[in-house]
Amino acid sequence: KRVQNLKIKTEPASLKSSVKERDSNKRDIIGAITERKQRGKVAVIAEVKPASPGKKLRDINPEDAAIIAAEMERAGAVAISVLTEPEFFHGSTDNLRSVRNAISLPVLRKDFIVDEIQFSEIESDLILLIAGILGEKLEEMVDMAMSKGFEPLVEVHNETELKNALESKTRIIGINNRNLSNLEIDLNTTLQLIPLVKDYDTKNGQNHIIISESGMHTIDDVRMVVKAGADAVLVGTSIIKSGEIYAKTKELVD
Ligand code: IGP
Repeated sequence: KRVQNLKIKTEPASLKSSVKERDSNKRDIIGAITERKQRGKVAVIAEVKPASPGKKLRDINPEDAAIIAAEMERAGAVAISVLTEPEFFHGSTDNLRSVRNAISLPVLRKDFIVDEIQFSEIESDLILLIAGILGEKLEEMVDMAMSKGFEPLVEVHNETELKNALESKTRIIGINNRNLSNLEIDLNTTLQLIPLVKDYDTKNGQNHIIISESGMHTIDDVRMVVKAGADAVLVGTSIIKSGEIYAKTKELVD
């Protein structure tokens, strides 16, 4: 026993701490995004999305959700996002559970998380935290999510929210092209906010992962935000609506 203890002590400090911090039950999205980029692919997070407010896309029960997610995985998606909000997006935690059991990609829980109580409800690898909703509570929620082993994805839509996100410990920033108050889409949101993240990272020796979210339909849309510096894209509607889950996902990945 003593010898073993000694052995542990001789490990380099950095390795030791990273091993200790990583929860082996959780799937690593940052590693997966890096790997896709190295292979010259687009890191596409594909979303299992039954509806958006006022617009039904497709009925998705847990069995459908598993089949859809498996197609997305087979087509090369880097991660799967699952809506769990029932009222406006017709999502469910059953869908999330079913998806995570069916595939081996990291899974993002897409919901309006406002309280830490919601962390314990269900297994996911990443959790969405919306800066515009959490306001001052954001930093604390990021810490809390991390301490429970979740990778937070902090979503922002403007400069103020971005500043707030950068002050937190999050490693991943999602730039939502959709304004959540009027649902309007503008891909320029991504183009305008990315340089601010890059500037911050250069000054502070950090390297945030940037995900452009919402409103992308074509390869050209995706290429534009990737060229602007997005590390990954999050696409729901256009994949679900196409009816060709595999083909549409693959088109965006390649
Ligand atoms: C997907 P789209 O336009 O491809 O369906 O968008 C995703 O970005 C969107 O569903 C979303 C979302 C959210 C949903 C982004 N942020 C917050 C619910 C809550």
